[in-house]
Amino acid sequence: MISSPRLQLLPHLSLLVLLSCGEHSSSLDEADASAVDAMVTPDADPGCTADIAQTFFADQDGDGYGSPDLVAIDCTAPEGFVENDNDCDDTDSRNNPDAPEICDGLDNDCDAATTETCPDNCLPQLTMSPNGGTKVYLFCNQGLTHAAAATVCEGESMEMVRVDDLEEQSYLSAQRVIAFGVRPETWIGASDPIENTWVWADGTGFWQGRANGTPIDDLFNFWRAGEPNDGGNNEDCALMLDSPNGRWDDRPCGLGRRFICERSEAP
Ligand SMILES: [Ca+2]
Ligand SMILES: [Ca+2]
Ligand SMILES: [Ca+2]
Ligand SMILES: [Ca+2]
Repeated sequence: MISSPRLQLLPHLSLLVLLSCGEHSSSLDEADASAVDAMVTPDADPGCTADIAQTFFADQDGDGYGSPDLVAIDCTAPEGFVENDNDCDDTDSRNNPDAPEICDGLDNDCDAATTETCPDNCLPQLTMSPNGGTKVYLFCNQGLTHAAAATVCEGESMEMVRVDDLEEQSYLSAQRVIAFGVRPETWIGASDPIENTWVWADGTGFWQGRANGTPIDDLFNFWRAGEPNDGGNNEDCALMLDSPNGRWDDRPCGLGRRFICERSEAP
């Protein structure tokens, strides 16, 4: 029943109890709060007794706020545990009681009563990411230059969207119809501030050259045939075309286009 001398799982309480200063009770089937307390026995470690042991809460995202879902009973906080259980999202350090409420459809400040305000005509869309976390996109239904669009994203602690694979590309292209009502040309976070070296908003290079260029580090690209071509020698920003698959084209950065922001995934 006890798989480790330090870790015990109480399924019916959904608690992971970490013990460091006592012998363990042999039966956990009937465990309740008093039984948990009784597991800290005074005989093994005279320095830590049930009288003085207290409950600590796991802080798995390291933001200083703990989750009531995972507790430890000890006399000092074990590594990764804190005294409070005030974190409403212990998978993401950007959501905690000190965090500002931002436009993402999530409760960032752990106060359900706070309403979030979004930039004009911007709609947050939440998706589940493969690692089990959440991913937030902001579909902004207003035509801005690439630079102005980036500023809107950064104002929401986001970046202009980085497209990492065909699945994400397909989702974003299709979601435009739902968010915008139409499928317009849509800025993404790709640009070549140094001609012919295409980078995402986070600085990651993904494409070298023009239409006959090559991917950098095997990263995903979705250029339309013949693109990028730096047409007119001034096409330094990329957008999804208004076609169903949303292939990419480089265009002058000063055009006003709708755009998508992204909040990177929680680790
Ligand atoms: Ca936390
Ligand atoms: Ca958190
Ligand atoms: Ca929010
Ligand atoms: Ca072009």
